Amino acid sequence: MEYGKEICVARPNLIAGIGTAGGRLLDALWRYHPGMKKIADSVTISHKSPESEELFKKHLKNGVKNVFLFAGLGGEIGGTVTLDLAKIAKDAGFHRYVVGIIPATRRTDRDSINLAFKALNELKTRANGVIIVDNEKLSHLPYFENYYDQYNEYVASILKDIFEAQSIDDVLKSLSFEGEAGYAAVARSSELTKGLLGYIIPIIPHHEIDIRTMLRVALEKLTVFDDPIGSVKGAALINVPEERVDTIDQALVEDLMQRYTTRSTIDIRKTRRNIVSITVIFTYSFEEFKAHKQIGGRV
Ligand SMILES: Nc1nc2c(ncn2[C@@H]2O[C@H](COP(=O)(O)OP(=O)(O)OP(=O)(O)O)[C@@H](O)[C@H]2O)c(=O)[nH]1
Ligand SMILES: [Mg+2]
Repeated sequence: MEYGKEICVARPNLIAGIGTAGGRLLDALWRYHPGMKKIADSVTISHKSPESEELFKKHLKNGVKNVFLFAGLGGEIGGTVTLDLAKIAKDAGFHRYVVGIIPATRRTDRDSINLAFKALNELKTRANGVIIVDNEKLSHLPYFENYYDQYNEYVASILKDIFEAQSIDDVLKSLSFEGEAGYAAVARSSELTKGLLGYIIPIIPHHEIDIRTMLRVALEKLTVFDDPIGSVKGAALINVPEERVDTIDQALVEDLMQRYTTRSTIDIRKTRRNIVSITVIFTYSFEEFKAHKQIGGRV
C-alpha cells in the first residue's frame, strides 16, 4: 500500500524507464496519458549501479503485480540493466514485461545490434513477455532520430490501451508462453466517431464504425515486420464509446484476427470519448521472431 500525499491506493503496475530511450518512452506515457499515474507507479533508472538496483527494489512493494521495463536494448544501459532488473523482479515473484526498443539494422553499428539480440535472447527466461519496438520502421526516413518523439507517442498510446484493458491479465497472457517469454509486434489505429459538427450539434449521429478498415490501417503500422503472418498468440483491444458498443461485431474481429494468429484474445472496453480505437498484439516465440525478422516479414 502506498501512502502518498493525495493517493493511498496500491497501484498494480510498476514501470521502470531504463537508459535514455526507456526514460523517454516513460516521459511520453506520462505526458500524453497522465491518467495512467493512477494505475502505475514509475521509477527512472539512468545508471548501472548498486544504488539503481536498490531504488528499483524500493518500488517493488505490496500491491505491485506487474513490472514493466522500458529500454533501448541496443544501449549500454538498456541492454544490460534491463536483464538485471528482470532477474530481480523474477526472483521476487512479480510478472515481468519488457518494452524493448531494438536498433535499425541498416543504420546502427553491429555491436549495438548484437547487444540487443543477446538481451532479447536472455529475456526468454527472465521476462514473461517482450513487446518489440523496432527502429527499423523509421530507418527509411532522413534524420530518423528526429522521429523518436512521434514514435514514442505512438507506442505510449498502445501501452495505455494495454494498461486500461478491460482485463489486463488476459491481455498480458497473450504476450507470454508457458515458461518462456513471447515476443510481440504491436499496432494501433483510431478514428473519431463524430466529425467536428457532431460535437457542436449533438443530434448528428456517429459515423459507422468500420472495424475491418481500422484493423487494416493498424496492420500498416506494426512496430515490427510488415506482415503479422503466423503468430501463435494475439490480442485485439478495442475502445468504443459506450453507446456504440453493440455495433462492434466481435465474431468479425475474431475472424479477422484468425487470418494472422492461431489464438486471439478480444478485449472490448467502453469509453466516454467519441473515439474508437483498435490495438493489436501478435506474439511469436523467439525462434519464430528471429526467422520472421530475417525475411522481413514476407513469406
Ligand atoms: N524509438 C526510440 N529509440 C530511441 C530513443 N532514444 C534512443 N533510442 C535508440 O535506443 C538505442 C539505445 O540508446 P540509449 O537509450 O541512448 O542507450 P542507453 O541505454 O541510455 O545506454 P548508453 O549506450 O549508455 O547511452 C539506440 O539504438 C537509439 O538509437 C527514443 O526516444 N525512441
Ligand atoms: Mg543513453
